Amino acid sequence: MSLTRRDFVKLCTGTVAGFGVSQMFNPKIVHALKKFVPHVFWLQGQGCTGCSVSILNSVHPSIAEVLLEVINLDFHPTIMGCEGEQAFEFMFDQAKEQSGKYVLIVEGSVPVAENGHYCILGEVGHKEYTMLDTTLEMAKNAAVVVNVGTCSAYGGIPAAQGNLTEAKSVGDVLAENGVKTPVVNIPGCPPHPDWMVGTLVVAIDAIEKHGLEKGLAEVVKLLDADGRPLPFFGKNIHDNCPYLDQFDLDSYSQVFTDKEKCRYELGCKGPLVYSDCFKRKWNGGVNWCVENSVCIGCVEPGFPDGMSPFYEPC
Ligand code: FSX
Ligand code: SF4
Ligand code: SF4
Repeated sequence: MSLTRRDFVKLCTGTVAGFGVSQMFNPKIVHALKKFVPHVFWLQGQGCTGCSVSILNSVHPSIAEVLLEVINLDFHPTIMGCEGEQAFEFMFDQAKEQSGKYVLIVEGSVPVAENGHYCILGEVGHKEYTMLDTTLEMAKNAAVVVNVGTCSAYGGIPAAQGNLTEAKSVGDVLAENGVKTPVVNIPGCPPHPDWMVGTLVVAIDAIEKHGLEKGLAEVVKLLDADGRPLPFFGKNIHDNCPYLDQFDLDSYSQVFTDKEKCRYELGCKGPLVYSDCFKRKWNGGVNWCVENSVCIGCVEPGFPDGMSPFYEPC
C-alpha cells in the first residue's frame, strides 16, 4: 500500500477509507516509513510528565513500534535506561554528530527567573545544565523543535497566574535568544498520542519525499498561527460537537450525570477550542471530555487562565 502526503493529511483527519477514526495510525504506514529514522532527543522541564505518559499510550502504532521503527530516541529522562552525567554527555555527543538533522522534543515550560535555576536537568563535569541552557543548546542545532504539551507550546499551567519561576513557552525562549529553528506546537494537557505520533509520521514522510529542508517547509505549511498542525487542530469543537443540536435548542445539562444535553452551562469551553477530540476521542476511542464532563480548552494558548473558571459558562 502506498500513501501520498495528501493521504497522510487525510489520515490525520480520519478520512481515509479503511482506517478507523481514532487511534488510527495503521502499522502498515509505519512499515512504509523506512528510509529516514530521525534521532530524537526529548527534554522535560516544568510539566507533570503527562505528555510522556500519553505518548506511551499510543495504540496504533504501539509505542514499541514508534520507538523501534519510526524514531531513534536517544534521550528521554523518564524512560531511558541510562541516567546522570553519562546520559547527558551521550545526548550532547549524539547531537553534535547529528547536527542539523535531529528532532528536539520538549515537554514542559522553561523557567527563566534566577537564571533558569528553578529547573536543573543535569550536570556534566560539575557544570549544571538548567532547562533554559539545555533547551537553547539543543534547539540551536536541531532540524526542528517539537513542543509537546501546552506547557512547552504556550507556557501552560506553570505560566499561569502567580508564575514565580517566570515560566515561558519554548517558542518565546528561543525567539528571545535568537534561535531560529522551526518550531511545531502540539498542545494539549496532555496532547493526544495520535497528535504527537501523527505529526512525527507526517514530518518523516514529508522529509523522505522532499528532503530535510523542503520536507520541513511542507510541515510548516500545515501549521496554524499558533504553530499547531491544522489536520489535528483545524476544527472547532463546538461546531462539530454531537451536542450541538441540544445547544441550538437551549437544552443544557445541569448535572454531569445528565449526558443527554449540551454541557455549556456546566462550563464547556468547546466554542473557544480548536481540536479534533470530538471525533478522535481518547483512550483508544472510548470517550472524551465532553461526554463525561466539559472541555476545559487544554489545547489553547490561553490555558489555563483564559479558560478559567473551568466550571462556569464562557
Ligand atoms: Fe504540561 Fe507535560 Fe499538562 Fe502535564 O509534562 S501539558 S502539565 S498534562 O504533561 O507538560
Ligand atoms: Fe458541545 Fe460544549 Fe458546544 Fe455544548 S457547548 S455543543 S457540549 S462543545
Ligand atoms: Fe482538551 Fe477539550 Fe480536547 Fe478535552 S476535549 S482534551 S479539554 S481540547
